[in-house]
Amino acid sequence: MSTHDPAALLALAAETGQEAGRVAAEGQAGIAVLDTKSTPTDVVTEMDRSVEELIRKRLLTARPDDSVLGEEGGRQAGSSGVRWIVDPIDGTVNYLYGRPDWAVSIAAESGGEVVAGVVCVPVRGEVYTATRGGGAFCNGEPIHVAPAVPLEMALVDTGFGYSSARRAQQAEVLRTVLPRVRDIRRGGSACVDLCGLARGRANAYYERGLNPWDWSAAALIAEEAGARVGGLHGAPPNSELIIAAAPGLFEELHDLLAPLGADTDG
Ligand code: LIP
Repeated sequence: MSTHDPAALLALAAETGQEAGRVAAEGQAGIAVLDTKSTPTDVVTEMDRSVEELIRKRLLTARPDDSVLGEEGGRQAGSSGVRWIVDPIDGTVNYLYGRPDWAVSIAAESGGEVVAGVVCVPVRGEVYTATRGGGAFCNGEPIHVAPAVPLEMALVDTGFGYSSARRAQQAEVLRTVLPRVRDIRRGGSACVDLCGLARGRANAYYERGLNPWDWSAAALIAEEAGARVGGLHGAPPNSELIIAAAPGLFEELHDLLAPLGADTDG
């Protein structure tokens, strides 16, 4: 199958993501740390690696000429112009602790633009899907962001990095943000946070230090649900900072974060 048709890419991603989610959910009980990455708290489990291997196998068996970028397996070149961006378990610490908020994320990029995305939250029985221009769905039902509210009435999701230096700066930013908004939530999975925003479970989300696999599928889902998703000063979402909210609130939160160095490590 060499088509770039977003609907076909979405169907393959959804089938693969749900199978991967079932395997990961079955393996969650009693899971242990296999290794660490950037810091001792940045953990990887056997399931992170084996679930990504399953996803790569399913995708490349169906589409052998595609390329892949995955959190655990890195880059695999291809020639089709379609690239899969994969996070086998986003929210690994939640997964390790037996908590429900973790997700399997698969995005399909065609010609450098994400055109289809799937986020599976197995413990909650939620499968989020979107194609560019086709709307956003949870379990097949259309979803939409909550209407914009003033910043002071906004419930804001955020997250923190693994390094103590970055966390210190993120705490400094939060010290200014917290009294300016309704409240903060820290869920532990960028995918789950962005999909929650897409269905009105929060009004805004921001975080520094994410990788493309953390947000590529969920950012499309949030955009198709009506959110504006981006970085600072018109940039696309990136590892320096990602902000997502309904238009109007996005700009308010952006203008609060920009002078705080929210896109720096202090
Ligand atoms: C997680 C992100 C989350 C962030 C965590 C962690 P991981 O990704 O989804 O938003 O706050 O620190 O980076 O490491 O579980 O794949």
